[in-house]
Amino acid sequence: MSNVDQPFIPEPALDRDCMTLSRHVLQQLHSFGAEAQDLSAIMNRIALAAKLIARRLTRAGLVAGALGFTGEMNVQGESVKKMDVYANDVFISVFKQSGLVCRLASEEMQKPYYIPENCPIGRYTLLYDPIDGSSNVDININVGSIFAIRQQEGLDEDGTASDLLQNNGRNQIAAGYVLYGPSTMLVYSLGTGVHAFTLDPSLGEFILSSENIRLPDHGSIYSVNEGNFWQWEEPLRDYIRYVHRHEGYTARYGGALVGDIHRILFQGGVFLYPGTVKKPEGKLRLLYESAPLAYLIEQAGGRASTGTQEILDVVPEALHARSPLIIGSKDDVALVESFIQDRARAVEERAARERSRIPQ
Ligand code: FDP
Repeated sequence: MSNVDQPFIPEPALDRDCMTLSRHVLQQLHSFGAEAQDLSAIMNRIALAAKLIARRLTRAGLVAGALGFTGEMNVQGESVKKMDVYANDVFISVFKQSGLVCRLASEEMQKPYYIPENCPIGRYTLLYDPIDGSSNVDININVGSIFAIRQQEGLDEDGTASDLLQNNGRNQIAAGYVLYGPSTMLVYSLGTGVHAFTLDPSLGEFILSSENIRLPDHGSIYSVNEGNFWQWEEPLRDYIRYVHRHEGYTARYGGALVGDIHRILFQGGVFLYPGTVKKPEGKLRLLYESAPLAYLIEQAGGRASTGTQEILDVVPEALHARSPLIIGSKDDVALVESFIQDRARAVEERAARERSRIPQ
């Protein structure tokens, strides 16, 4: 028999090395159609942005002007880091002349950025947090980027992005994050499970490293900035008192959402960024942080809640709206919610007793 007649059976290691992100997207969608090709190309551009940002972060201590603050404030009133600006521009640059994405919105820009030449064919919007956990940048600890892809509805001719304010997080087509840690990892979902890729620097490619990641229903980790304890509402303090008094819990908090969520995705547990008495809406941005991560964690079998509502059901009131976030293993999220429900019930019962004492 000649070589031509023999079936080609690749070495398993070779086959694994060839499972790149763009190939994986097509495999997930079981299609080579136009939409599948578009999504594959979008993911490829996000991967390029991730590689550019990773390259800058790796050498940041050696590059003049890479670290520190710009001296400006962003739309949220937070001090902007030079790396935030660089990473924000990277995402815009990789999508220029792509024909893929008409509109990009990020927490670093007051209004969406439009790429008019893409709009006749690029039906998608990219929502992203270019550098999540920026306070870690200057001290060389892990940071991340978060992204979500949505179908653009209408032409958005007045530039108000009103379609984004009429839909909840279930409208996302894909979401994921990049973790810039000891290795650079890209984790994403297209609504068909959660998959992790590791950047192989020798190839310059993200290669599949874990497929169909599932979150355990319970984990020992609770991840929250306990420095805010006295600023929280009482139910959150009840929960923290509970974990302090019970065996089997361990605290982990890295100060960058992506790193903390990555740990929970692989090991289970719960991450919390609740509202405070002064800021009940909390700190994290719904469109760029909470909703994309909620999509991912739900796809892995977990849950994400504001405490009283599923994150994916929340419709933002503004482009930069914030939401409290309780996210992770199903049972752990439910436990936190149970403290919120208990306090609400107690308040309701007290009010009913007061009402019954007042003579009619
Ligand atoms: P940062 O402000 O450093 O960008 O997105 C906001 C975020 O980081 C998250 O990544 C992180 O989990 C959280 O804020 C940290 O906030 P605290 O310092 O208030 O804990």
